[in-house]
Amino acid sequence: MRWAAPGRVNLIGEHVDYAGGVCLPFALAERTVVEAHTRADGRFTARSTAEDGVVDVALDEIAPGSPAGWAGYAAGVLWALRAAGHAVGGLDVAVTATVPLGAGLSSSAALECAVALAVDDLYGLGLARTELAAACVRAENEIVGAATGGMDQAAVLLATAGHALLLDTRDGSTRQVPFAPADDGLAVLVIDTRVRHHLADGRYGARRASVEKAAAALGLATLREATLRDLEGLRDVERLDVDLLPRARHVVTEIARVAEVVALLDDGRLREVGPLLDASHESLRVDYEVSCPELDLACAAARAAGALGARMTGGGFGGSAIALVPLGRVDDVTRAVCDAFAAAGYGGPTVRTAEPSAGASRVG
Ligand code: GAF
Repeated sequence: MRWAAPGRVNLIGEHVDYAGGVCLPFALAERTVVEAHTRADGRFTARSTAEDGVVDVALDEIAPGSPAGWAGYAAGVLWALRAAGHAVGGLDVAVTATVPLGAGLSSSAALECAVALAVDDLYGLGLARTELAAACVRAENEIVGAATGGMDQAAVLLATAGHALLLDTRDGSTRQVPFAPADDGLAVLVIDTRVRHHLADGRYGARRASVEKAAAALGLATLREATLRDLEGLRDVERLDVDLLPRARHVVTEIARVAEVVALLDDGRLREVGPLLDASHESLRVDYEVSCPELDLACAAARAAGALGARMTGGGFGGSAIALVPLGRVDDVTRAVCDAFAAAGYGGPTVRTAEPSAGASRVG
C-alpha cells in the first residue's frame, strides 16, 4: 500500500511557530510517496529514490542520531509512536521523493507524515491527524535533533485544496482560509534558490533559543503574549545579548502581519497582501537574519519584474522564496529572476507555480 504527503510553502508567519504564534502555510502538489509493509522481525528498513543504499535498524536501536541522515525522519516517527505507548512493530518503506530536498519546502515533514499515516493504517492505531503530527514533531526534535516547531507537519496533514491553513500554535487550533490565487488572476511562484540548508545545523536552533530567552526575560510563557512596547523591557538584557531585541521584534511584528493577511484574504483582497509579504521578508532579513543573498535577490528581482510581493519561505539560510504575481507577468518574473541569478554568477534557480493542494492521504 502507498501513502503520499505534500511539501508546503508558508504564505506568511515565519519563525513564529515555536513562539506560540500564528502561521498560514498551504500544501503543494508535489508529494513524497511511501510504499510500506509491516515486518514481523521488529526492524525498520528503508530505501529512497533520492538516496543511495538501504537503511536497516532494529526498532529498539532507534535513538537520537540513529539512524543518521534522511532515514531518521522516518524511523523517528516509529520511535515517537512507540514512546507514546502505541503498539507499533517493524516496517519496510520505499520512498519516492518528488518534494525537492533542502529547498525549504518541507521534504522532511512530507516523509514523516507519509510514514505516520502508513503506520497508523497498517497497525490500526486510529489516531487523529493532530496526534500523528505531534509524533512527527517529536521525531524531528528528538531523533533528528532539529528544534523545529509544528507548522510543517500541521500543514502536511491538515491542509485542504484551495485553502491556506491558519494554525494557531498557542492552542493548536486551525482554520481553513480560502486561498485560490488563480481566481484573482494571480499565481504564487516558488523560487528555489538551490542553496541547500539543514535545520539541524545549529543556526535554526540558535534563533529558537533567542526567542525563548527573550520571552523568559520578559516573564512571559511565549512571545505571543508580547507587544512591541513590552520589548522595551529587553533593552537591559540586550546589553548582554545584542540580538535579542531584533529577534523578538521579528516575532511580534510577524504575528501581527499574519492577522493582517488573514483579514485581507477573508475580505477577498488577496491582491493587497503584497506589501505584507515584502515587510515579512525585510524583517526576516534584517531582524531575524535568516535570509541569504540568493533569497534577497530572488525577491528583489521578482518585485522589479512585477510581483506584487515576495518573501523567503520556510526556515531560511537558503531554500525557497515565494512571489505573488499577476498571471500575465509569470513569464516576465520567471525570466527576470533567472537573468538576475545568471548576472550575479549564481547557479540557476528552479521556478514553479504553487497550487494550494490537499494534505497527505493514502493513495493505493
Ligand atoms: C522550518 C521549521 F520546520 C518550522 O517549524 C518553522 O519554524 C519554519 O522553519 C519557519 O517558519 O520549516
